[in-house]
Amino acid sequence: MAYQTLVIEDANSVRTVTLNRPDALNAFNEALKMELADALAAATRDASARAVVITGAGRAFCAGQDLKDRVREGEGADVSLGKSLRARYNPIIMRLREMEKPVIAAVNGVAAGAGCSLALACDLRIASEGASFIQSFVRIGLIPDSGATFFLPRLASLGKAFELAVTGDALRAGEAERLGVVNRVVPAADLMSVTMELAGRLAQAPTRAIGLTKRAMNRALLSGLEESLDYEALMQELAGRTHDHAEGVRAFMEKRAPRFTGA
Ligand code: T3D
Repeated sequence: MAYQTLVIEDANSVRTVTLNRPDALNAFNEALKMELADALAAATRDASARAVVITGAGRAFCAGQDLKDRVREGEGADVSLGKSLRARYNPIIMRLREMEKPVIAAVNGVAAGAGCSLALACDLRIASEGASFIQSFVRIGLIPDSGATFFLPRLASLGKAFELAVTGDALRAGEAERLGVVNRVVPAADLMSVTMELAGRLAQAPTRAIGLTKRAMNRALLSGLEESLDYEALMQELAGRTHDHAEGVRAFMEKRAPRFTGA
């Protein structure tokens, strides 16, 4: 499949997948969601890819769902966020966990909304000093989705995850490292060399044992993921039908603070 929104590179048994919509901070439009799902399926199948790196082009890792697309689609249409999560986002998250290969997120900048969830679902996170993680959902009247309610309390703590989810405040790279959300923080100029060094090392390690380790840790700590993703989709369907969500998206488009009313 020829990709419009991804760049794929193979070197030393490492497959690098770069989200490539830099003008939109690599936000997920329909093409990016479909292409990422396809690229992860291909990486799973391809025995020559023994470790996978996901990163973003330009100054961001990923800004989550493309809200401009949602506004365009919303004109005259009944957009179901629950359906969107079940059809597009949740399969990507499940694929990341089920792939029996190490997946490293090289977080080169802001990771917001489902872009933050994408990073959280990877096995390891290496972040540049300027990177940040934003549960931005609440800023537009939504709930954390694509696994954020599942991974963030496990990686940080329930209290911190709740705080981040309900404030929408940015978690800076340094603090993320202190909390254990990020494995390592490095200067921006070193991000890809440090990531490739680790990915290369893992790609030369016993891939089958690493895959089985991942499967065992999934079972020890991550069973229930599929049910949680589905429950998030149900909650998002409700949140997506509130006036506050419509106001949040309008405010984002108009570059102003939202006026939420609780309805
Ligand atoms: O819908 C469903 O299917 C349900 C699933 C939902 C999953 C989700 O991800 S919901 C959450 C969606 N994402 C967000 O709400 C994040 C929106 N973006 C931001 O809050 C900010 O852009 C950032 C905090 C990420 C970065 O801020 P900043 O100040 O560094 O950049 P900026 O100026 O806001 O953005 C730069 C450009 O990227 C700008 O375009 P312009 O004005 O230069 O033409 C901005 O509109 C665009 N952009 C940023 N994020 C998105 C986006 N365009 C479309 N969709 C975005 N998510």
